[in-house]
Amino acid sequence: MNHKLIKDKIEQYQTIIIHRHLRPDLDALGSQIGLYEAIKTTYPDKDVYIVGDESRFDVVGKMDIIPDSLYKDALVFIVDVAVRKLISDDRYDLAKEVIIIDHHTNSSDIKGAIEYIDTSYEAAAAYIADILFELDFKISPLGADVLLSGIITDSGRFQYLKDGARLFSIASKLCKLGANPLELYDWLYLEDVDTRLMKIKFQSRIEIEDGVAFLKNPLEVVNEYPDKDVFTISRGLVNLMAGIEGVPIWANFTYDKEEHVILGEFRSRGIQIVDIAKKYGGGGHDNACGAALENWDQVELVINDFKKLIKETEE
Ligand SMILES: [Mn+2]
Repeated sequence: MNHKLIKDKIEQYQTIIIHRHLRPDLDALGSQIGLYEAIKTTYPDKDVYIVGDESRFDVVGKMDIIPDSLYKDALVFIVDVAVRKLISDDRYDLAKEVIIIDHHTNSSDIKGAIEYIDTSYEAAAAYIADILFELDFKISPLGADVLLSGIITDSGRFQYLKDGARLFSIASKLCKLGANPLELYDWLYLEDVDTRLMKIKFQSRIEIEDGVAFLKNPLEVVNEYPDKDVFTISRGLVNLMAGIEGVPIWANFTYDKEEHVILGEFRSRGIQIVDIAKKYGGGGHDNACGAALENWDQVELVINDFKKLIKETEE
């Protein structure tokens, strides 16, 4: 893909606004803030903004509050996401031009956008870092640090490698630029006593049927943990079921009080499951994906699809 156009466009615009997905993880924020840092460090006179919903990671960088009028002559980047319903702040439609940089398998539904979607990258932050190196951008130590955070978290701390040689090489370059993952690792591996006790409780409720491990967390269960958000319970606990012999697929189903849906988080080892997530309106990666389900009957359908898939794979 011709990445040079990205630099040409950046040079062409005075105002640049960077969007990412709703309820951001560290890859979304690392991609967004990393790109911001690179543009600002390379072109200090440009007006660059980051926008989106607040998150529990806001220590990394505060989002900018900007008026609609700024979009009129602006170039917008959308990172770590390509589909409308998942993008935080829908004002990208007001921009003069939109460039998408993503690594998810969903193709974009934004008409007229310039798309850079490369699913061979483990993290959007890795793709962006690679582009920035290729185009000789300067990257600040903070920029390098947040990009590496995105890489570490989206790759499952360097577990889910698609091109290990490339990913470690990108990480090496970011470390040379001042990224220091020690602080991130200390934080990632730290949890409070309540969380540890909660995990023990959930672990004792794991069900296993025909090679599929699952947890069902209805409203009653969620209400037992008023200070934990739905993602701490769903995405945060799905891998309690990882690493069980004879269980290649595991799923965590959690009632979301705000959206009135059941959040399904799906993971697998050696079997591609993203097509099942897509079948139920979700998406993500081959072995780590999810979908918002309407009711508990749908949850049973998903579990049955997983069982069927395991059976078919064995045949
Ligand atoms: Mn990502």
